[in-house]
Amino acid sequence: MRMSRYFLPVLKETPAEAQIASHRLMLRAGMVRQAAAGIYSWMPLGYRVLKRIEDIVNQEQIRAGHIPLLMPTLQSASLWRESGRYDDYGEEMLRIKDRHGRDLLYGPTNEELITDIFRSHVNSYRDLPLTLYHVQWKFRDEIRPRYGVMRGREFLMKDGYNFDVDKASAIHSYNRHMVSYLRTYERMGLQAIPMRADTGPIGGDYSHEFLVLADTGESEVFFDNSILELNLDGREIDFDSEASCRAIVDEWTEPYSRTDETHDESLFETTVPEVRRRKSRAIEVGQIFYFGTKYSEPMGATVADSEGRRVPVHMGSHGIGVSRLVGAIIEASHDEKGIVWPEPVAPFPVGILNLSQRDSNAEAVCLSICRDLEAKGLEPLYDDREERAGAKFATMDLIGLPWRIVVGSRGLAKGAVELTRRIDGESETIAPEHAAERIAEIYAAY
Ligand code: P5A
Repeated sequence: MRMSRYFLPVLKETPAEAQIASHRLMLRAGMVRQAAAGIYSWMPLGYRVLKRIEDIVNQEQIRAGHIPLLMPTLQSASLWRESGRYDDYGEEMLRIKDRHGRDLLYGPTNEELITDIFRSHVNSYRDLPLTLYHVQWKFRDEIRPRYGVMRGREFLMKDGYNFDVDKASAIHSYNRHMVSYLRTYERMGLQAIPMRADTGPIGGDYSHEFLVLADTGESEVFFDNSILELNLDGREIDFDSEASCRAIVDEWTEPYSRTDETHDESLFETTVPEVRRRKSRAIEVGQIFYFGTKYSEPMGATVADSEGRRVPVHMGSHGIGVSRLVGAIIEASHDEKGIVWPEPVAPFPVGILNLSQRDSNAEAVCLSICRDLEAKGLEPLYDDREERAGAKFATMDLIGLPWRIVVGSRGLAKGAVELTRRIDGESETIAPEHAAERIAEIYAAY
């Protein structure tokens, strides 16, 4: 993509309304634009990152055996009256009346709608277990939307719902989600720690939140430092195996880690040696719940068990804050010059910077690197603007592409271009005809 033809509305000034780095950088890099309080348009660069994150989420859901579908954003109030949540949910729910005076709402979550789909089509324990999910916009009329996409009113969530014949099977679904979430966040270059959490309006009594440590996070968390040493590191996982999922869950839930709502100071002090006790701020990027028959019972979602008896299904729901993740990744990965995208979520894998725009040879080399990259399925962002070198470097640093290739007349005279890594500024000189291959090699690792 040629930058001269792209739509990248970067801001020169730091926007006054943005209080945290990710919000500031998203506005400055032209990734989002506020449409109303807590509601954002996703500009092309931001939209690319959102899609990258969504792709990883989808791939990992499918790997775990979960089935994608798409439910609407608007829901009928009648289903929520069946579960009793229409009145319980309170002012965070955006209630709408259609022209016939019927009550609708903009879904803040989908437990009722999915339970209705399930009860209409599934009858037997033989069709279980089943986990359906979608990635869809939600609306919660947050009293204080803030920090940009971190606490929006409209936000993108992956929400999945498991249906199981009994509690044991539903706990496996819960564990499978925990493992699959660990993989998902790790692939994005994030360390998200599962922590025992409160269940709030979703209900049930067993839940974990996934938290990314950050000083600007809205949650307060307490944990055993040793949990930071854990990682999956590309481990093979059999998601159908209860034992192997449970073993991973045990590994992550053995060290103390809780949000402030479930924190028990005396347990913390008696079970964790002082040197390992940590208290921190953190960003909640996901949450999983087991709530048994909370929705299936009042809504009559039953199946015939192996003896022909009708039993309410055991359920859980599992959410990932897809749009919030864009901000959370930036909070975890930026410097004074701008964003530093981890490769797997970068909007473009590499930027090409032409320092000799008027030199037709330099232009030809840049275009040839672009073509080579595109042939390998890697779309670069080519800064072909008539701009000073300083401005080109500043824009590249701000938008945070993990790699940049600098092309200029002087280097070309020696048959070389410069490849630089954004995170630490480390550079190597390579022949232009090898540039695409080198980038492909780097990305093959992700
Ligand atoms: C689980 C899926 C649920 O809603 N029902 C369906 C359950 N869980 S949750 O914890 O309330 O939300 C899941 C994740 O969504 C993100 N999130 C938000 N992101 C941006 N702005 C918001 N206002 C917002 N509220 C929730 C969080 O990452 C949360 O973990």
